Amino acid sequence: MKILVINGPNLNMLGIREPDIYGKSTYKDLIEMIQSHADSKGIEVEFYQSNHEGDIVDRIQAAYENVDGIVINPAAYTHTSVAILDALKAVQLPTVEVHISAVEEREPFRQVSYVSYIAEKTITGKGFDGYIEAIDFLCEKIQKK
Ligand code: CA2
Repeated sequence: MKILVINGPNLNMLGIREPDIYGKSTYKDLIEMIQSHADSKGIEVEFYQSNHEGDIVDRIQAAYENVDGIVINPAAYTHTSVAILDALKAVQLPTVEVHISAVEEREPFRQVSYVSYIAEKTITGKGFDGYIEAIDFLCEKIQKK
């Protein structure tokens, strides 16, 4: 089983600013945490981070028939990107949307998510643990297929 973990714009800056919202751990810490969880479950994970909407669309398209599921934190594109939503619809892979912060408790513009129209589950406000929950959810779902 292979799961693709996509992180959107500015998430490569984790741990550098806004620790009160996103915590003190870095993007590298996040990848290591997910990798070690995936190893313990015997599943393969691929990581992709980009600050560019079209590149994220390209990566989602490249996942078609190559991965079993997608975990995505589209970051700011969550609230604006019909293109990312359409790419996820096109590839028809089980998808979980993750947000480190509790977006529903923040500014009104963060309470709109285009990706949630396609996501089978949306996890918010659990910090990095949200990604682990997303992997576990996808694993269970894919194994039941
Ligand atoms: O809570 C989340 O995971 C978000 O997807 C993070 C996005 C934000 O635009 C969404 O509304 C919610 C922002 C990620 C930016 O991360 C930073 C990291 C360090 C310093 C500044 C921003």
